Amino acid sequence: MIKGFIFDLDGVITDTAELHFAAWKKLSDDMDWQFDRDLNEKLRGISRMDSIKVIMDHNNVSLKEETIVELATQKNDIYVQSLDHMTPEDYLPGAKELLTHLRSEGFSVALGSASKNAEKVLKQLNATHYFDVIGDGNSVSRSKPAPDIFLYASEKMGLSPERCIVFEDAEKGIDAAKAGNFYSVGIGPEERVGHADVRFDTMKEATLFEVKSHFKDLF
Ligand code: G16
Ligand code: MG
Repeated sequence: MIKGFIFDLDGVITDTAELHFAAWKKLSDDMDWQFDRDLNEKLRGISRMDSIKVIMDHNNVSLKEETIVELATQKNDIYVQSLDHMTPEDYLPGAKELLTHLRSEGFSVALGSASKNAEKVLKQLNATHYFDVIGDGNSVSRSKPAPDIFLYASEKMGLSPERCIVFEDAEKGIDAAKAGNFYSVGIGPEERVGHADVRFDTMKEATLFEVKSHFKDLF
């Protein structure tokens, strides 16, 4: 029986991808690195340090670890500043409704995000109260596609992975859910999250009614 839900943050609860894009773009322009939306797409759901390495590889750049950390920190400062403008209006359509419904039906709810800024994002959205457990980029060291963040979240909820559904918008996020033996819901196009157990184009379609009807035997 399903007792718990684990949500990714960016691309599921809210769209921080646009703010990440603007911050990476600013850093890349300053560094004279090529960076565009196609490359940004490759950063979906992966950690900050993995992201800067993808951008550097793309530009055939190699730097000392210390310098890489410094540049990633610069990008983060730009990103964190931009979060100040985020408000409780900035949920992806359908996300708030689903969270409210899950709470009213008594399910356990956790966050499973790669972001080290997840708490700030939840605060800006006024969403912290929806979550029993917050798993973020500070909770575990191995990032997605390793299942660690979801295992952390389920363990803290006191549930085994077979009793939880993970919501993810990233290819590597679905890989992580599968590696941990979780049921998965993919949010986005077939070519990105078609390997999830169930897929919806957007969170708007992902109502509790729809989720229950797709995983009939598990409720
Ligand atoms: C999010 C974004 C990623 C970002 C990561 C780390 O992951 O999708 O693009 O690189 O967080 O963010 P930060 O630099 O704030 O630690 P998720 O797991 O919430 O989709
Ligand atoms: Mg995501």
